[in-house]
Amino acid sequence: MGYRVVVAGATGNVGREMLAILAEREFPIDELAVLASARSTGDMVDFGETGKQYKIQNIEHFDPTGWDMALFAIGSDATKVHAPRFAAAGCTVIDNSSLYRMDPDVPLIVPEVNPEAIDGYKVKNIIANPNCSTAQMVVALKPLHDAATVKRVVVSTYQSVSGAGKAGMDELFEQSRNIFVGDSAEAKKFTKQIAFNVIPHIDVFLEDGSTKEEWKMVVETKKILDPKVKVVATCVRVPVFVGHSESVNVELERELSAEDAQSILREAPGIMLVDKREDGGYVTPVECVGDYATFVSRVRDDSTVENGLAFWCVSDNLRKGAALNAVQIAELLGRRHLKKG
Ligand code: 11C
Repeated sequence: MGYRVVVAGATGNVGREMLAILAEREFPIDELAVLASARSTGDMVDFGETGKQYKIQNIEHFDPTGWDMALFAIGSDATKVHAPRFAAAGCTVIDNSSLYRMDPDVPLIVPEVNPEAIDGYKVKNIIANPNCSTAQMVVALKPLHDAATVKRVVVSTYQSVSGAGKAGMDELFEQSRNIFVGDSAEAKKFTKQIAFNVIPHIDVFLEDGSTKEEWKMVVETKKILDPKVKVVATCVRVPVFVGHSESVNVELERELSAEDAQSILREAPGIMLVDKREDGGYVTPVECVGDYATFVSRVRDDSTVENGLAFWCVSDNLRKGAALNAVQIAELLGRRHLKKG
């Protein structure tokens, strides 16, 4: 016996990955509804590589009564309208937008890091999925935190254009082609040319000079991992289609050698350590696409602080950073609260 599952936002980058991952992981589904806005109603979407297709229904007219869970990838504005409606009807919402992440009555979950926090979901019947750049970082930090307590993190990100949706991917493709043929590289989605360039700006600016993407990394890490951890982030958009990379420097409470950190990371859930200290002995974003893991490479001592470590981590931002984490939350919800059969 399985679940009655809704995927909302099924036409977007993340919604499509949610469908693919539900199929790949053989999530127990008795009935599946795929929803989107009126614009896409009636279109067909693939259920991963199963060969099955589903007709998109208009979320505005969908009655969630009797459905077990809904995976939302519809952005904050639509989530504000529909998440309370679904939750009140008894359909647990697993939301990929930023709307509820910092709500104290909504658990923000990365299953490898804080699975027990899901038990608080009943207050609003909503569970939040973190920002992609936070998710992969906390997966890598968790085993180090358990071993030697992370005090402070300095992270610089190298974020792919798929984080900005299909429009971001189209802009990188168009600009790259236009530059090759000598046409103008007009910026529309991004604030500056992204092809053959990097942009130190993701999401809106805040009063203190940081950006909202950087702020999310700070506050979400505290909520998921430990409120005592200090984080400073610089988030940068790079001309990569899929896969976010991060350069992370960590200051620990207790000494942990790079070799011990490697051993711990090698065994940790959700992590694939690829760290050969030779040409090509590390992972780059093009190699992580379609994978579930958070790849960690370049683990080394940072001798500029006491008990310092530095590492590189890479993950598919549409998977661990979004759709995979949402499906893992659905699996966790099933195991802990909505047992079937
Ligand atoms: C990006 N991290 O790469 C963003 C996308 O809060 O869920 C996801 C934004 C979010 O642009």
